[in-house]
Amino acid sequence: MELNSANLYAFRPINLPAEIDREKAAEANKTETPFVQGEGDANPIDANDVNQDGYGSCAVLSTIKSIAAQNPDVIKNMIRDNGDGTYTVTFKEYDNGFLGFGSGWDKKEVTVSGPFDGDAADIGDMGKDGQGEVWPAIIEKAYGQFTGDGYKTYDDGENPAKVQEAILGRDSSTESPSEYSAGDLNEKLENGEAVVAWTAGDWSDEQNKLAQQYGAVGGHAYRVEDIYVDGDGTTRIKLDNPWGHSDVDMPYSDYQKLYHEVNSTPTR
Ligand SMILES: [Ca+2]
Ligand SMILES: [Ca+2]
Ligand SMILES: [Ca+2]
Repeated sequence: MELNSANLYAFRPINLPAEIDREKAAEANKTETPFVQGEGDANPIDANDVNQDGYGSCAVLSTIKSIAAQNPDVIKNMIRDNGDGTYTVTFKEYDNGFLGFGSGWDKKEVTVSGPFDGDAADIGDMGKDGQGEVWPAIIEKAYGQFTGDGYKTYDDGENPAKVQEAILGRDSSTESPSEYSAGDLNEKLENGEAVVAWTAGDWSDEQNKLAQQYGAVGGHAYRVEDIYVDGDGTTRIKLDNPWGHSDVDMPYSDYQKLYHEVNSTPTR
């Protein structure tokens, strides 16, 4: 299967969050701040801060959700608040060098400014003074700028493997879920890797049935949150939806039939 056929992934979310989120976001965007320690946050940068809105940015948002869960310092260190409403975000780009000399991951900085309203990722938490937390929206906008296409980057989606490399500055791994065991995938999670699995846009009848049964969406990227064994001894997988709702929890064997690709990269 062709890895980079853009039409396979990252549809726009079809279940937009409730209207109240938009109002809250518009209000909060008047005074924004990158990070807020919200209720239930293990760290000011928590996977639960990510709420995708109208852009087809699921590849970016699932990736940063996963990094937030595994090593939030990566996110903290990549965003510099310039104090004037602008933020400088550092990505990594591979430089092939010349005849093998000088090759490696170079830093590439981009600067963005708010307000991050409209289709941008919604705010995470609200600060004490009503400041809206915007780190997901900052990275979403900055990644678009990094690719050179701005928010248009998200019209056809992105490959999570590419996003992981641009943020983490390391080679990502790509596996086919049907051929990759729960044990191996679990080991990646336990080793602190960012792990994102995504569905293709076109499904067989069997896949359509599975998707309906578990509430999974086509052309969408999810953070792999957990692999566990339930009370009946069934190995299951939890897939965290970047929409901020509609997560998926299914037997690993059904995930292997439904998901198209899984991308992972060490975060430390
Ligand atoms: Ca937070
Ligand atoms: Ca939060
Ligand atoms: Ca929004």
